[in-house]
Amino acid sequence: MHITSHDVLIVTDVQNDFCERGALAVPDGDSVIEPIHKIAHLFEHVVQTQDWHPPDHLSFASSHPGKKPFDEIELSYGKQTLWPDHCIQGSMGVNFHPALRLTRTQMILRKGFRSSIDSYSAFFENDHKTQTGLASYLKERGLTRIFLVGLAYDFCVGYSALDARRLGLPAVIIRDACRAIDTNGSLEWMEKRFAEAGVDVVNSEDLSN
Ligand code: VGL
Ligand code: ZN
Repeated sequence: MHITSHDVLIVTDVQNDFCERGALAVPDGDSVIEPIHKIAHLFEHVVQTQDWHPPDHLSFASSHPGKKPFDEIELSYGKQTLWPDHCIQGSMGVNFHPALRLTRTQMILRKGFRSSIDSYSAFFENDHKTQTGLASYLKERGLTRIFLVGLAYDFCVGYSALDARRLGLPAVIIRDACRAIDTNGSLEWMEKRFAEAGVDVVNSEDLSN
């Protein structure tokens, strides 16, 4: 697969809280850093996303007395998995992993900053209506195909890919540069949606200039 100047690499949520010893550590999460470094140089354009929650965020189990992390509840906009407190604005956990070295990042997109709505996707919040601004940004910049890496494969990476398809953009996930949370059947569910939506899943060795 040839990477061109109309492609963009979206490096999703490679933050301390999703890595080893983090508040919502994704199994083997740190391992995405090495493959990301290997492929980043193929891309002229890189965007990073950053999960960025206020301390009273509705996605935290701590905001729902009697509930525990990884429980699922029904909210006004649909099903919501509850998480341990993570990626709190101004904390250490919200920062990008210190080993991540990306010189080509052109924009950092923060998401999940409204207390009452979660935002997995880089394009839409979890009501699937509220836009983050990324779609317009990519359009203005002439970036027409997205490649996704990072954390977590079955949440933020996955929903971003599905939303890209909904917007008519080709979406390619680089599987070996992602790790999954895999809770309540999330991994299997997401891979079914990828097949339906036409999300491409490749490995980093399939890419070149
Ligand atoms: C994520 C759960 C909660 C992710 C973010 O980055 O995949 N997952 N917040
Ligand atoms: Zn989050």
